[in-house]
Amino acid sequence: MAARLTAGVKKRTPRTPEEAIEALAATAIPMMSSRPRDLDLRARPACVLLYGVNGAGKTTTIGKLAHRLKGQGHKPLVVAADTYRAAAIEQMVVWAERAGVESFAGKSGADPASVVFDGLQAARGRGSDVVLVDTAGRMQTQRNLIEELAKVGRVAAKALGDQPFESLLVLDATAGLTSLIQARAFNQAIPMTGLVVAKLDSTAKGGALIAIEAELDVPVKLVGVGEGIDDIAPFDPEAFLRALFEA
Ligand SMILES: Nc1nc2c(ncn2[C@@H]2O[C@H](COP(=O)(O)OP(=O)(O)O)[C@@H](O)[C@H]2O)c(=O)[nH]1
Ligand SMILES: [Mg+2]
Repeated sequence: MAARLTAGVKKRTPRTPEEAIEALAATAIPMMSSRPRDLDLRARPACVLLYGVNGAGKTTTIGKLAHRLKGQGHKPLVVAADTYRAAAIEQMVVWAERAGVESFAGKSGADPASVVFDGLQAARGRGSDVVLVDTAGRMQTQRNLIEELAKVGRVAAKALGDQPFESLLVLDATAGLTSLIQARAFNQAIPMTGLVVAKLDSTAKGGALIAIEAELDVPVKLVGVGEGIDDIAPFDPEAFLRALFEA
């Protein structure tokens, strides 16, 4: 995909920065628009696992997503597997209450993979059709924590009988190209099915997303556009690119 992007720009032989931007827009819009971006929620229960660095917007995104899915007729169960801090579990449970959905809280200090396993079992017992898993923030450089996340992914896959599930890296739109470095590292640790970009309501335009999608071939599926419960939307590549190139 990166090669196609480069080739598309070169073919238009831009001579000025303005022409280069135009060429990039003309190449990127059809490329990004044709990509499937819906969450795959066909499994029962379906599962959406969110991870990323601290403060990226994971817990908030899960709260909003739970609310959105409930509005679409789903019966979500939120699993609070950020077991490092009791306050993090509490924050996720409060969001679930706000969203009007059930939650399953791991014990503080528990192994997150076992919490996910138990949460998926609980979903079956409670008749929940989609499980949203919140995890502790981790940097791509923290080997133990990255390995722990990989284990969460393996356990989830096994508990789901190897049905596909959503494995989403949450990026902070204000992080710039650091996001590319994060995405590369997380993508090596865990099979990634998509990206969530939070804080797209900030002044940041998230230009790094083009590079990340192109290089890793992983689609942005959702965006966060504020701190409120309704401030989540499917990613609209055309609107995103137009806003980016209009600057
Ligand atoms: N403006 C804005 N703020 C957000 C968005 N998503 C999350 N936040 C804020 O970012 C901060 C960290 O969010 P949180 O969900 O706790 O991050 P986590 O550590 O990844 O779970 C909180 O103050 C959120 O209100 C968003 O889409 N827009
Ligand atoms: Mg959190």
